[in-house]
Amino acid sequence: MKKLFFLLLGCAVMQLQAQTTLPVIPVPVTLQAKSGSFTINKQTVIVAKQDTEKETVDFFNNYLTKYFGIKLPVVKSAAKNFISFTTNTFIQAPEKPERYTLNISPASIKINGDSRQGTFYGLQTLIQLLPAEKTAAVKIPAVSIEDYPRFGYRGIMLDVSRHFFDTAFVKRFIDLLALHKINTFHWHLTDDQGWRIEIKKYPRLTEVGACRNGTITGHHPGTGSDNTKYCGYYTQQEIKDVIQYAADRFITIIPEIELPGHASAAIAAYPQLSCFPDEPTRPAKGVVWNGDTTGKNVQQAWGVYPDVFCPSEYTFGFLQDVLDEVAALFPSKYIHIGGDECPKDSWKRSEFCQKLIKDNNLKDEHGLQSYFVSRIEKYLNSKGKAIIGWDEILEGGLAPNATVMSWRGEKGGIEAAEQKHDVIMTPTTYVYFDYAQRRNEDSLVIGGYLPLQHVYGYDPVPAALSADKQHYVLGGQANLWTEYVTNPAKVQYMLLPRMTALSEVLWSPKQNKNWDSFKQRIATQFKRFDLWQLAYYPGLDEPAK
Ligand code: TNX
Repeated sequence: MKKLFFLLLGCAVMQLQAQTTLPVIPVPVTLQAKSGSFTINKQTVIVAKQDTEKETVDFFNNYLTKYFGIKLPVVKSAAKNFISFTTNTFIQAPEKPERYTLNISPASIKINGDSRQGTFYGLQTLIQLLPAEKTAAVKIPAVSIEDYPRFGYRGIMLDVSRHFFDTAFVKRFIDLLALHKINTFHWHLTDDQGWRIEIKKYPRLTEVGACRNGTITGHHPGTGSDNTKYCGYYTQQEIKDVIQYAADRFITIIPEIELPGHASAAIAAYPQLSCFPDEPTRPAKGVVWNGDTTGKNVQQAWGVYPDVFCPSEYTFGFLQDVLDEVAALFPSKYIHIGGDECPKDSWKRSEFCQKLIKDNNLKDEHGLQSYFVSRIEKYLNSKGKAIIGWDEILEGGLAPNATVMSWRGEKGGIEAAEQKHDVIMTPTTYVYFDYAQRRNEDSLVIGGYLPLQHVYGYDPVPAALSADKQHYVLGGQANLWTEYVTNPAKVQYMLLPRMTALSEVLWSPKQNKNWDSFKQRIATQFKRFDLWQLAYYPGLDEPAK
């Protein structure tokens, strides 16, 4: 018995040592270091079927070319000195579709996935075993890995409304997600400060809604206005191109069209969407406004605004048309409909809304929000799509098939899972990447403190959730709101290395996580961030919280 104990202990120590010496993040399910190494030289070839492994082979060759000046030929078979990519085929879907094995010996590198996506993740692990610096000799340590993710949903949200990021940058951002085995990009496309997606039937959404006449300077409500017009949107063609780019990296894009709140940009374009179309837009208190103050306007400061979508037939017609175009563009099963932070002021003072509440036997304005979201859900379900909403959609009753994104802590997520609804965990306390990651942050951030170690310690399955409901937690996501994130370098800086910690939270088995090991492994990752020419925060010793 004693012998067995020490044997097991020995194995665990060796596993931890291998994890630490081989700096793979997220740490794989099993990893066994072997002796020797594989060197890429002039004779090395890639063995792959061009038709099924194309995305992975292209990603690999692009990476090798970009960082090592190498492009490997692709052949159908080879006896030695090869890197092979193969994918298993199944009659029935495999149990762990993202699973892969990676075997590196001095003679060959073999990556085998249970799906093309699994094979792609095998490549992402291989990339982490490549040198982290530019070098002539690309030497890769021998190893044997079996790996698959803990959660099927591994997401990052980027807000492009408060500040806009062009498609060239969005693609770089998607590459970063792929390198972290993140499989979902939640694209926050509409909000009070800008509508960012072309809708053919409603051209004013981008003619009017994609521009604001100024932006506050400093923390809300600001010390003034920059007095500069700020515009930006994606054409449908650009969006298609980005969707394909993401699909080639096995990333699903979930678009978010905010309703019924955070609707100022849409209302500026089509005032009839408001219950009070003739009332001018009111800036938040203390905000210095630039330009026109009459009529409806796109907001120039952050926050939550009372002028929201009116639950009228005009609005439902509009939203259905918008969602028709969105659903046709995005292949994702899910469309995110927002649902957060919808003040009820205008519904309370609208005669139309009060009558609607009465006629439909609704309890109050929360009931009206539930009616609103449920109608949209029914419409989207009829088109084969499912909705995700922020946890406020619990208030007044959940729409029957909705997935809940729990952001105000984990409470909403627990409640939804107990009601047998799927849940994605995104609590502010652990995964709000707009919060500062250091005590003495010297750039402008929204407030809040979320250092790396705190993200690392997150477990998306709350201890308070009953065991039989835990499977409703599909996974987790970090959110990057961009009120104070004005440029691409700042996006990278806010994401890195916290997204690296998150990748281990969402991918690795709980028992393989170890902060000391992670701290050692991330040192190599920092060198790689330098190689990739990224901005990041290199501090590891910020107090946990
Ligand atoms: C709350 S999280 C919001 C966003 C803000 C964010 C700032 C959520 C669903 N809504 O509109 O940008 O706080 O952290």
